[in-house]
Amino acid sequence: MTVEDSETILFYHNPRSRAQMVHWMLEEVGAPYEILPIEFGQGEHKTPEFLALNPMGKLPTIVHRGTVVTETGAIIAYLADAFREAGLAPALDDPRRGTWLRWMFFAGTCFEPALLDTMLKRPPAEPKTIVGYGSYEDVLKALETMLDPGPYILGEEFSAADVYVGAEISWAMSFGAPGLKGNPLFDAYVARITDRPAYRRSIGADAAA
Ligand SMILES: N[C@@H](CCC(=O)N[C@@H](CS)C(=O)NCC(=O)O)C(=O)O
Repeated sequence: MTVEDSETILFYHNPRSRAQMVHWMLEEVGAPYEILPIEFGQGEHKTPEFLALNPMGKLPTIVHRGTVVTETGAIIAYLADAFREAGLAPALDDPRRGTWLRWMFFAGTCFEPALLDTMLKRPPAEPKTIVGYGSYEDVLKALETMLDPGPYILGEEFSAADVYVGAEISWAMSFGAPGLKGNPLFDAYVARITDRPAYRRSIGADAAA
């Protein structure tokens, strides 16, 4: 696989993966993209060609204008900045940029590790002072403050942070992660963001694929 210098985003995709979060974001920004399906069962993500793009052999992976971007949060932030006209990223000199970055990073560095440790029933990580996420309960409390006052992370304005953090919360709910489904705050938030046409299109496109 060569790294194509193209305006069309090459999107390596499998709908049963975090790539679905990127699919939603691609629909939000209205960017031109081409889906390149990757079958995990066939090991298509571990070929030398794919590993040359993403040495982790993982999805999601995109190529845009000759640059490879991996890591779900980074791809979503990249798309928000590359397609600014979609209005999903505060400007560089907007103080809300700090809030936006804060929760984007929180999702990848605190929420995901806490979630996976909890779901994989790993013993509580110790010591809490060194473990970046503290505890799963601390993370959930922080996510509650993130949505105060809401209805979105930036208040009245939906942004790419809602795509990433919201998709992570929704993903965690689908695995039955404790403390999320059944909490009226998180239930209403996920219902709100997944009611968006772009989200529904991404799901529909997956169903048809
Ligand atoms: N840190 C990566 C994690 C990517 C990841 O673990 N992707 C999974 C699918 S959700 C994958 O490609 N697994 C296939 C494998 O590792 O063989 C991100 O945030 O995008």
